[in-house]
Amino acid sequence: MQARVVEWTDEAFETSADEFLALIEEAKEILYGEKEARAGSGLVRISPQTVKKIIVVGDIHGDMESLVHILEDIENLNADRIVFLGDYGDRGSESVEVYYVLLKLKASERREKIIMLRGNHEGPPDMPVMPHDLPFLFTEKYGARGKEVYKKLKELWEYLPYAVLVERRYLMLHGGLPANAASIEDIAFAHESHPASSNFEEILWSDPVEGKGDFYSMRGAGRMFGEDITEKVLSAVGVKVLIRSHEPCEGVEVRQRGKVLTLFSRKGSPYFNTRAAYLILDEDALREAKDAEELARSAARMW
Ligand SMILES: [Mn+2]
Repeated sequence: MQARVVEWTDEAFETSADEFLALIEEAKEILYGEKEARAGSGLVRISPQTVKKIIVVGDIHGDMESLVHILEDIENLNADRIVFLGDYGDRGSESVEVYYVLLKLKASERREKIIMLRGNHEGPPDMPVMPHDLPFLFTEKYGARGKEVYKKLKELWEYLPYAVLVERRYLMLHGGLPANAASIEDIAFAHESHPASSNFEEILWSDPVEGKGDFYSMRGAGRMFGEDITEKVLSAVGVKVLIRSHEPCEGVEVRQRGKVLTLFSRKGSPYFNTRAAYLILDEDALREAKDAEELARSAARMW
Protein backbone atom coordinates (compact mmCIF):
# COMPACT_ATOMS: atom_id res chain seq x y z
CA MET A 1 0.00 0.00 0.00
CA GLN A 2 2.90 2.35 0.69
CA ALA A 3 3.60 3.02 -2.96
CA ARG A 4 -0.06 3.76 -3.44
CA VAL A 5 -0.18 6.19 -0.52
CA VAL A 6 2.61 8.16 -2.18
CA GLU A 7 0.81 7.92 -5.51
CA TRP A 8 -2.54 9.00 -4.01
CA THR A 9 -0.88 11.85 -2.14
CA ASP A 10 0.58 13.19 -5.39
CA GLU A 11 -2.72 12.71 -7.19
CA ALA A 12 -4.60 14.45 -4.38
CA PHE A 13 -3.01 17.78 -5.27
CA GLU A 14 -3.60 17.46 -9.01
CA THR A 15 -6.91 15.69 -9.38
CA SER A 16 -9.66 17.42 -11.38
CA ALA A 17 -13.16 18.21 -10.15
CA ASP A 18 -14.52 15.44 -12.39
CA GLU A 19 -12.11 12.88 -11.01
CA PHE A 20 -12.96 13.94 -7.47
CA LEU A 21 -16.67 13.64 -8.18
CA ALA A 22 -16.16 10.17 -9.64
CA LEU A 23 -14.19 9.09 -6.57
CA ILE A 24 -16.90 10.34 -4.20
CA GLU A 25 -19.51 8.50 -6.23
CA GLU A 26 -17.49 5.29 -6.12
CA ALA A 27 -16.94 5.53 -2.35
CA LYS A 28 -20.58 6.43 -1.80
CA GLU A 29 -21.75 3.29 -3.63
CA ILE A 30 -19.48 1.18 -1.42
CA LEU A 31 -20.65 2.89 1.77
CA TYR A 32 -24.27 2.57 0.68
CA GLY A 33 -23.80 -1.17 0.18
CA GLU A 34 -22.18 -1.54 3.58
CA LYS A 35 -24.98 0.40 5.28
CA GLU A 36 -27.58 -1.81 3.58
CA ALA A 37 -25.68 -4.87 4.82
CA ARG A 38 -25.95 -3.45 8.36
CA ALA A 39 -29.73 -3.04 7.86
CA GLY A 40 -29.35 0.74 8.08
CA SER A 41 -27.49 0.70 11.38
CA GLY A 42 -24.78 3.28 12.11
CA LEU A 43 -22.88 0.72 14.18
CA VAL A 44 -20.16 -1.58 12.91
CA ARG A 45 -19.85 -4.69 15.07
CA ILE A 46 -16.53 -6.51 15.34
CA SER A 47 -16.18 -9.82 17.07
CA PRO A 48 -12.74 -9.77 18.76
CA GLN A 49 -12.21 -13.46 17.95
CA THR A 50 -12.28 -12.73 14.22
CA VAL A 51 -9.53 -10.10 14.16
CA LYS A 52 -5.92 -9.89 15.28
CA LYS A 53 -5.18 -6.24 14.85
CA ILE A 54 -7.26 -3.06 14.79
CA ILE A 55 -5.71 0.36 14.15
CA VAL A 56 -7.60 3.37 15.52
CA VAL A 57 -7.01 6.90 14.24
CA GLY A 58 -8.39 10.08 15.83
CA ASP A 59 -9.08 13.50 14.30
CA ILE A 60 -7.07 14.28 11.15
CA HIS A 61 -8.62 17.70 10.38
CA GLY A 62 -6.84 18.40 7.12
CA ASP A 63 -3.36 17.37 8.26
CA MET A 64 -2.07 15.43 5.27
CA GLU A 65 1.38 14.98 6.80
CA SER A 66 -0.02 13.10 9.79
CA LEU A 67 -2.31 10.99 7.61
CA VAL A 68 0.58 9.96 5.36
CA HIS A 69 2.77 9.29 8.41
CA ILE A 70 0.15 6.93 9.87
CA LEU A 71 -0.54 5.12 6.60
CA GLU A 72 3.16 4.55 5.96
CA ASP A 73 3.74 3.52 9.56
CA ILE A 74 1.04 0.85 9.50
CA GLU A 75 1.88 -0.37 6.00
CA ASN A 76 3.48 -3.63 7.12
CA LEU A 77 1.28 -4.30 10.14
CA ASN A 78 -1.34 -6.20 8.18
CA ALA A 79 -4.20 -4.74 10.24
CA ASP A 80 -7.61 -6.37 9.97
CA ARG A 81 -9.38 -3.05 10.42
CA ILE A 82 -8.41 0.61 10.35
CA VAL A 83 -10.97 2.73 12.20
CA PHE A 84 -10.97 6.48 11.62
CA LEU A 85 -12.89 8.32 14.34
CA GLY A 86 -14.11 11.19 12.13
CA ASP A 87 -13.30 14.89 11.58
CA TYR A 88 -11.41 14.64 8.30
CA GLY A 89 -11.85 18.16 6.96
CA ASP A 90 -11.73 21.71 8.40
CA ARG A 91 -8.98 23.33 10.47
CA GLY A 92 -6.16 22.06 8.25
CA SER A 93 -5.32 23.57 4.86
CA GLU A 94 -5.08 20.16 3.15
CA SER A 95 -8.61 19.05 3.99
CA VAL A 96 -9.54 18.44 0.36
CA GLU A 97 -6.43 16.32 -0.19
CA VAL A 98 -7.00 14.35 3.03
CA TYR A 99 -10.46 13.45 1.74
CA TYR A 100 -9.00 12.34 -1.57
CA VAL A 101 -6.55 9.90 0.08
CA LEU A 102 -9.15 8.54 2.52
CA LEU A 103 -11.72 7.97 -0.21
CA LYS A 104 -9.07 6.28 -2.38
CA LEU A 105 -8.41 3.98 0.55
CA LYS A 106 -12.13 3.29 0.93
CA ALA A 107 -12.44 2.58 -2.79
CA SER A 108 -9.37 0.32 -2.83
CA GLU A 109 -9.34 -3.48 -2.71
CA ARG A 110 -8.81 -3.16 1.06
CA ARG A 111 -12.17 -1.41 1.44
CA GLU A 112 -13.59 -3.94 3.96
CA LYS A 113 -10.78 -3.08 6.34
CA ILE A 114 -11.41 0.64 6.26
CA ILE A 115 -14.01 2.06 8.64
CA MET A 116 -14.57 5.80 8.40
CA LEU A 117 -16.79 7.05 11.20
CA ARG A 118 -18.80 10.23 11.16
CA GLY A 119 -17.51 13.07 13.32
CA ASN A 120 -19.31 16.31 14.12
CA HIS A 121 -17.58 17.78 11.04
CA GLU A 122 -19.47 15.20 8.95
CA GLY A 123 -22.77 15.80 10.67
CA PRO A 124 -26.28 16.21 9.26
CA PRO A 125 -27.37 19.57 7.77
CA ASP A 126 -29.17 20.63 10.96
CA MET A 127 -25.97 20.32 13.05
CA PRO A 128 -23.51 22.66 11.31
CA VAL A 129 -19.98 23.31 12.56
CA MET A 130 -18.41 26.75 12.89
CA PRO A 131 -16.01 27.57 11.38
CA HIS A 132 -16.44 25.26 8.40
CA ASP A 133 -13.52 25.79 6.00
CA LEU A 134 -14.12 22.77 3.81
CA PRO A 135 -16.53 24.33 1.28
CA PHE A 136 -14.15 27.30 0.83
CA LEU A 137 -11.18 24.99 0.31
CA PHE A 138 -13.12 23.18 -2.42
CA THR A 139 -14.03 26.49 -4.06
CA GLU A 140 -10.44 27.67 -3.82
CA LYS A 141 -9.32 24.54 -5.61
CA TYR A 142 -12.09 24.03 -8.15
CA GLY A 143 -13.70 27.44 -8.55
CA ALA A 144 -17.43 27.29 -9.16
CA ARG A 145 -17.32 23.50 -9.46
CA GLY A 146 -16.03 23.29 -5.89
CA LYS A 147 -19.61 23.74 -4.66
CA GLU A 148 -20.70 20.71 -6.64
CA VAL A 149 -17.91 18.53 -5.22
CA TYR A 150 -18.64 19.67 -1.67
CA LYS A 151 -22.37 19.00 -2.10
CA LYS A 152 -21.63 15.47 -3.29
CA LEU A 153 -19.31 14.88 -0.34
CA LYS A 154 -22.02 16.00 2.08
CA GLU A 155 -24.30 13.35 0.58
CA LEU A 156 -21.65 10.72 1.24
CA TRP A 157 -21.55 11.62 4.96
CA GLU A 158 -25.06 10.24 5.33
CA TYR A 159 -23.75 6.75 4.59
CA LEU A 160 -20.86 6.76 7.06
CA PRO A 161 -21.28 4.67 10.22
CA TYR A 162 -20.71 6.51 13.51
CA ALA A 163 -19.80 3.82 16.05
CA VAL A 164 -17.78 0.62 16.29
CA LEU A 165 -18.43 -2.04 18.89
CA VAL A 166 -15.58 -4.46 19.54
CA GLU A 167 -17.85 -6.84 21.42
CA ARG A 168 -17.19 -7.13 25.16
CA ARG A 169 -14.08 -4.94 24.81
CA TYR A 170 -14.36 -1.40 23.40
CA LEU A 171 -16.82 1.11 22.02
CA MET A 172 -15.48 3.64 19.51
CA LEU A 173 -17.18 6.83 18.35
CA HIS A 174 -16.25 10.44 17.69
CA GLY A 175 -17.57 12.51 20.61
CA GLY A 176 -19.35 10.96 23.53
CA LEU A 177 -21.85 8.65 25.13
CA PRO A 178 -25.51 9.66 24.95
CA ALA A 179 -26.55 10.17 28.58
CA ASN A 180 -29.87 8.39 28.09
CA ALA A 181 -28.69 5.45 25.97
CA ALA A 182 -29.96 2.24 27.54
CA SER A 183 -28.82 -0.29 24.95
CA ILE A 184 -26.52 -0.69 21.97
CA GLU A 185 -29.58 -0.21 19.73
CA ASP A 186 -29.96 3.34 21.05
CA ILE A 187 -26.51 3.99 19.64
CA ALA A 188 -26.84 1.89 16.47
CA PHE A 189 -29.98 3.70 15.33
CA ALA A 190 -29.32 7.10 16.89
CA HIS A 191 -29.52 8.77 13.46
CA GLU A 192 -33.08 7.51 13.02
CA SER A 193 -34.26 8.93 16.33
CA HIS A 194 -32.64 12.29 15.55
CA PRO A 195 -33.74 15.02 16.25
CA ALA A 196 -36.54 13.75 18.54
CA SER A 197 -33.80 12.23 20.71
CA SER A 198 -30.42 13.87 21.26
CA ASN A 199 -28.52 10.56 21.12
CA PHE A 200 -27.05 11.24 17.68
CA GLU A 201 -26.02 14.77 18.59
CA GLU A 202 -24.32 13.50 21.77
CA ILE A 203 -22.43 10.78 19.88
CA LEU A 204 -21.01 13.37 17.49
CA TRP A 205 -20.50 16.28 19.90
CA SER A 206 -20.22 15.33 23.59
CA ASP A 207 -17.11 15.41 25.79
CA PRO A 208 -16.27 13.56 29.00
CA VAL A 209 -15.99 15.45 32.26
CA GLU A 210 -14.49 14.27 35.54
CA GLY A 211 -17.09 13.80 38.26
CA LYS A 212 -20.73 12.87 37.94
CA GLY A 213 -23.78 13.91 35.99
CA ASP A 214 -24.30 15.39 32.56
CA PHE A 215 -24.21 19.06 31.77
CA TYR A 216 -24.64 21.71 29.10
CA SER A 217 -21.62 21.93 26.80
CA MET A 218 -19.90 25.20 25.89
CA ARG A 219 -19.73 23.86 22.33
CA GLY A 220 -23.44 24.65 22.01
CA ALA A 221 -24.13 21.06 20.93
CA GLY A 222 -23.77 17.72 22.69
CA ARG A 223 -23.29 17.48 26.44
CA MET A 224 -20.59 16.97 29.05
CA PHE A 225 -20.95 13.44 30.43
CA GLY A 226 -19.61 12.32 33.82
CA GLU A 227 -18.20 9.05 35.03
CA ASP A 228 -21.55 7.69 36.25
CA ILE A 229 -23.00 8.15 32.75
CA THR A 230 -19.98 6.41 31.26
CA GLU A 231 -20.28 3.50 33.71
CA LYS A 232 -23.98 3.12 32.97
CA VAL A 233 -23.71 3.24 29.18
CA LEU A 234 -20.55 1.12 28.89
CA SER A 235 -22.14 -1.48 31.12
CA ALA A 236 -25.35 -1.40 29.01
CA VAL A 237 -23.35 -2.13 25.86
CA GLY A 238 -21.06 -4.59 27.63
CA VAL A 239 -17.62 -3.02 27.11
CA LYS A 240 -14.84 -1.67 29.31
CA VAL A 241 -13.57 1.45 27.57
CA LEU A 242 -14.82 4.22 25.31
CA ILE A 243 -12.27 5.15 22.62
CA ARG A 244 -13.09 8.56 21.14
CA SER A 245 -11.48 11.64 19.65
CA HIS A 246 -12.95 15.18 19.22
CA GLU A 247 -10.68 17.00 21.72
CA PRO A 248 -7.10 18.07 21.10
CA CYS A 249 -4.57 16.45 23.46
CA GLU A 250 -0.96 15.26 23.40
CA GLY A 251 -1.82 12.23 21.28
CA VAL A 252 -3.68 10.29 23.95
CA GLU A 253 -5.42 11.28 27.13
CA VAL A 254 -6.87 9.02 29.80
CA ARG A 255 -10.12 10.27 31.30
CA GLN A 256 -12.53 9.18 34.01
CA ARG A 257 -10.08 6.86 35.77
CA GLY A 258 -9.39 4.71 32.74
CA LYS A 259 -12.89 4.38 31.31
CA VAL A 260 -12.35 6.84 28.46
CA LEU A 261 -9.45 7.22 26.06
CA THR A 262 -9.21 10.36 23.93
CA LEU A 263 -7.09 10.02 20.80
CA PHE A 264 -5.87 12.92 18.65
CA SER A 265 -4.00 12.13 15.43
CA ARG A 266 -3.07 15.47 13.88
CA LYS A 267 -0.69 18.32 14.56
CA GLY A 268 -0.41 21.95 13.66
CA SER A 269 -2.49 25.10 13.70
CA PRO A 270 -5.03 25.93 15.04
CA TYR A 271 -4.28 23.46 17.85
CA PHE A 272 -1.28 23.51 20.16
CA ASN A 273 -0.57 19.84 20.78
CA THR A 274 3.07 18.88 20.17
CA ARG A 275 2.40 15.18 19.76
CA ALA A 276 -0.18 13.06 17.98
CA ALA A 277 -0.96 9.36 18.25
CA TYR A 278 -2.83 6.41 16.83
CA LEU A 279 -3.65 3.09 18.51
CA ILE A 280 -2.68 -0.45 17.63
CA LEU A 281 -5.05 -2.90 19.30
CA ASP A 282 -3.11 -6.15 18.97
CA GLU A 283 -4.03 -9.70 19.94
CA ASP A 284 -3.29 -8.94 23.56
CA ALA A 285 -5.56 -5.88 23.62
CA LEU A 286 -8.28 -7.86 21.81
CA ARG A 287 -8.06 -11.00 23.94
CA GLU A 288 -9.26 -9.16 27.01
CA ALA A 289 -10.41 -5.59 27.51
CA LYS A 290 -7.68 -3.27 28.78
CA ASP A 291 -8.44 -0.04 30.56
CA ALA A 292 -7.53 3.28 28.99
CA GLU A 293 -4.38 3.65 31.13
CA GLU A 294 -3.02 0.42 29.80
CA LEU A 295 -4.00 1.22 26.21
CA ALA A 296 -2.31 4.62 26.44
CA ARG A 297 0.82 2.89 27.71
CA SER A 298 0.97 -0.14 25.44
CA ALA A 299 -1.16 0.52 22.35
CA ALA A 300 -0.46 4.17 21.49
CA ARG A 301 2.07 5.06 18.80
CA MET A 302 3.19 8.66 19.18
CA TRP A 303 4.95 11.03 16.82
MN1 LIG B 1 -14.90 16.82 16.55
